[in-house]
Amino acid sequence: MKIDRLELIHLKLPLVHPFETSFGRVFEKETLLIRIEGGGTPGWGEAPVAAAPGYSYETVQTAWHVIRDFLAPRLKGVEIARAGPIAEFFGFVRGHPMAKAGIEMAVLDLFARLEGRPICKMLGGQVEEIPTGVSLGIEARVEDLIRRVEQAAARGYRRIKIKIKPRWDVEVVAAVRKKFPAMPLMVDANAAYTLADTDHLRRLDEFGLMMIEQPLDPDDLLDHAKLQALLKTPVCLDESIKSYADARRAIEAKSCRIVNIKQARVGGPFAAKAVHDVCTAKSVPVWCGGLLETGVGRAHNIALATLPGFTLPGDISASDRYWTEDIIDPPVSVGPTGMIAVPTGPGLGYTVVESRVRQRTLRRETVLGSP
Ligand code: OSB
Ligand code: MG
Repeated sequence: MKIDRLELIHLKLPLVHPFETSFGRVFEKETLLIRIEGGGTPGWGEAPVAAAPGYSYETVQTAWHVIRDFLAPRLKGVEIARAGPIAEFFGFVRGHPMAKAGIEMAVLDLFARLEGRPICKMLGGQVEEIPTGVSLGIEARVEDLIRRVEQAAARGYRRIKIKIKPRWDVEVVAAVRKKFPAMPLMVDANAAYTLADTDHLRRLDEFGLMMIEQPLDPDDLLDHAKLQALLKTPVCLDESIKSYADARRAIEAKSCRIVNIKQARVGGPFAAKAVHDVCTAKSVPVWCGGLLETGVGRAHNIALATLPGFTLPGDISASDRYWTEDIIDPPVSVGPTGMIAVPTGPGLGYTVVESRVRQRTLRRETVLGSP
């Protein structure tokens, strides 16, 4: 199969509620959709970059540049035999995993549609439904967060993740824990602390948290190992794990006890599967993280989370957690017990509603094939 066409679509969608992390607050999500065509069949992927390089160095503009000027030209006339790690063609570009991931997702969707199978089956997933949780941002007041925890609990989410940063941590968690003594709770610091904060972070141990996600600098596996040795709470790594090799090193160095897998962060669904495999082999539980994806990236995340090592609820919330109207039909929904039913139709298993895509498009360009 040759890819006849590759289109880049820069989208901007308003969020139903602002989302704040230790690196900033956003009111809308900018992202990059990748639409390919092979033999007249489409395939959709998403590089869930952002407008600003906060979570990662990639932005809409860098992904656009890297795909248009390097990755898409590399695919010209190339025969792709099967859905698999497209990264093997892209070894000449260092980094830029989200740009690569968006293409790998689109190729996976295309092959799945051609074979009439759902993308989860192409990856080796088994289950019909997946457990899920929700990620709640930093709020102006603790009472506002508690109200949002209440709403999330009522919706059935299986665990609640609270974003923390210095001066929005121990007291906030204490207040939430007091109100919800039995709720599976975790926190995510997005690298806002250093090893000098160890004594402060140890105060979180008394709240029975499932884990603390990415407390320290992404590049510092050594300090994470030092911190983990002093914490009862399991450390989970997100930003630190950019590849299979990172996962192997982090596990061997005892830098964490849990891994958050984001296919966009590691370079695609098959790279994510490799991270999953090494974690599973070492008995390290994993869960599927998110990057405020539209329905396209969300559908790919659901498929990934059907792999057997994804034993913990992930950050794959319902479409209406972020969007008034998702770009897929039906929207992703979460049942009263916090489960998402895995779609069984070919490819993504959801319909991409092109009219809604057009409504939200800032810029669209065919970078491979004829416009
Ligand atoms: O660190 O997991 C993170 C959102 C944007 C950037 C980084 C992160 C997040 C989330 C929300 O926590 C994930 C989601 O619900 O899509
Ligand atoms: Mg995180």
